[in-house]
Amino acid sequence: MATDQKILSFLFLQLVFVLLVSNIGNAKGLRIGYYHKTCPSAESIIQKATYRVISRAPTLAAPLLRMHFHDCFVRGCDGSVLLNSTTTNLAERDAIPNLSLRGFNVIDAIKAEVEEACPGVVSCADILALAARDSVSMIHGPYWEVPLGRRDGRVSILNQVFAELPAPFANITQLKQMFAAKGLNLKDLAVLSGGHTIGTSHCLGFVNRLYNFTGRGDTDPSLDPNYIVKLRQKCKPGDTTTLVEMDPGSFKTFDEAYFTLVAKRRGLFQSDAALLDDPETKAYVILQSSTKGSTFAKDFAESMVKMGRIGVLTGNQGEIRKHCAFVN
Ligand code: HEM
Ligand SMILES: *[C@@H]1O[C@H](CO)[C@@H](O)[C@H](O)[C@H]1NC(C)=O
Ligand SMILES: *[C@@H]1O[C@H](CO)[C@@H](O)[C@H](O)[C@H]1NC(C)=O
Ligand SMILES: *[C@@H]1O[C@H](CO)[C@@H](O)[C@H](O)[C@H]1NC(C)=O
Ligand SMILES: CC(=O)N[C@H]1CO[C@H](CO)[C@@H](O)[C@@H]1O
Repeated sequence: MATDQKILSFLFLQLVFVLLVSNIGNAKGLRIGYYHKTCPSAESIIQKATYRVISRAPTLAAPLLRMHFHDCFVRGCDGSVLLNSTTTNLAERDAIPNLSLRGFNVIDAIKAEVEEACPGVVSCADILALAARDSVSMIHGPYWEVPLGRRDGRVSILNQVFAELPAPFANITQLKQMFAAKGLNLKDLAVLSGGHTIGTSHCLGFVNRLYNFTGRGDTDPSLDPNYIVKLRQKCKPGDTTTLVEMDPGSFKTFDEAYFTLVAKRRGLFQSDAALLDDPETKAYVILQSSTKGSTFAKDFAESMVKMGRIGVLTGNQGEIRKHCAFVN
């Protein structure tokens, strides 16, 4: 009797162990090297194509990284951000925050090259995840292996963007909640916000901090007053078109300067400044700014892999789109 129980509990433990291991090795069904058999050249085609684009236009790295983030936060990393609106549906990419989304044609062109080599095998969601990685690594950022096997969604809804994607006006409580809703913690929030070390923003995202912050002709007290003077020269009230470098001086290079800016109260958005309002995110900002980004590259790679797993479709869910802008 006692032996039976031992055997039973041993078997049970083994089962738990097997479940745990298969879950870690195969979380959400994504895995490194997913296309090795079905399309061996996929990753190198995507890398070469991305390098070709970025070497000609380094500023395109930022929108490709941002597009992967937008894809993952709205309905999971399922390529839904790439779908065009139709006569009966307004898609994610036509929402206000798309104002600056760029690079759709880059992804469409890479997809066309991949389709030529292996028709109907490689998803648009995976292409976007790889192009984001390749873009970052090409401008002095980290390189990481991307677990693959995402399938493409068939749905893209404009209004969902506002509910899922944090606004630049978000405070720390809202950011924490919106990241937690995607399985991302405070460290991920601080790390991934470091994506703002590259790229540009329209004045619209922060001009409220410069002129009439609370409706009393005031400015945002969490923004360095000297920086406000500089930003006012670039952005007049109501300016919706001017672009401002988010990390002035090195907006084309993936470095740790973002954290130095935030520590000096020069983060562009309220959401950047908000990282100083929580002890954990603040400690991360201070650590990276005072150690020349000692762990940022490694941390960014880790959090990107985590972000890349949000709500993915796998197995026979969704489809492999033929063209990234349209469902099959
Ligand atoms: C924490 C919440 C976040 C908020 C509120 C936010 C908000 C914004 C806003 C408002 C812009 C400027 C868009 C424009 O006006 O052109 C922007 C740009 C950008 N964001 Fe974020 N973002 C967040 C997180 C992230 C994450 C997680 C990444 C990637 C890991 C990222 C990468 C970028 C990049 C690369 C740009 C520059 C795009 C370009 O140059 O076209 N952001 N973000
Ligand atoms: C998707 O829509 C945009 C404008 O809304 C258009 O410029 C683009 O050509 C469309 N993409 C394709 C592949 O038709
Ligand atoms: C954050 O914003 C929400 C919504 O505007 C508000 O209810 C909340 O009080 C704010 N939290 C903090 C800490 O400012
Ligand atoms: C600031 O905002 C308040 C409230 O919205 C408005 O009444 C006032 O006219 C604004 N002041 C300026 C200088 O725009
Ligand atoms: C690039 C892109 O798709 N821009 C669209 C953003 O959304 C507005 C409507 O909100 C469209 O007019 C733009 O074409």
